[in-house]
Amino acid sequence: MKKSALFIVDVQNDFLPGGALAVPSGDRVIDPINRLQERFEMILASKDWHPAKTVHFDRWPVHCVRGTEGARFPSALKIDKIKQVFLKGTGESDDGYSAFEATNEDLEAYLKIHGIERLYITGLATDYCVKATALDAAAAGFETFIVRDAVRAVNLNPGDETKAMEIMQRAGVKIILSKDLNH
Ligand code: VGL
Repeated sequence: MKKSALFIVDVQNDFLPGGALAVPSGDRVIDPINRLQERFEMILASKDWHPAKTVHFDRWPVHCVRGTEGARFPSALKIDKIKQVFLKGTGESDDGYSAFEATNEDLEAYLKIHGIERLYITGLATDYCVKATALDAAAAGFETFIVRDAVRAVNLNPGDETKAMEIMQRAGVKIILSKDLNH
């Protein structure tokens, strides 16, 4: 049996409806993620953890400034089983889309030390941080899955979500539904 981890990308208040950079229906990922957590021992998460001033905010509204309410996990998300949170976008000149760019902990090293070979990725947003994290995971040699009912896209341009899914699939990432997950 390959050892698996559930990875929760950026499920933070600012990415939910009403937040500073709301992902449409972003809150809909919470229930499936909570349910999936019952089926994993190794549960990891990332957070956007920006300084108040960063080049990232030239491109995006101010969001997920470290230490603020917008950067917190929503209260509906189950967090007691999360073993490690990877903080990214922490510099003034980096976007930090991928959880593999985390600066508090090296995600690739962490996964290798814990013998994880297979990564099930959930969270926000499909066309940015989920995509960047999945592409880095596949490139680093992890068997990588996107749990389709547990991710949502920003879709700044219509079709961004479809495009992101295609790019990930071309890179070897597999797209599955929670109900078909059998790790
Ligand atoms: C994200 C846009 C800007 C994400 C972060 O978490 O997907 N998207 N910053």
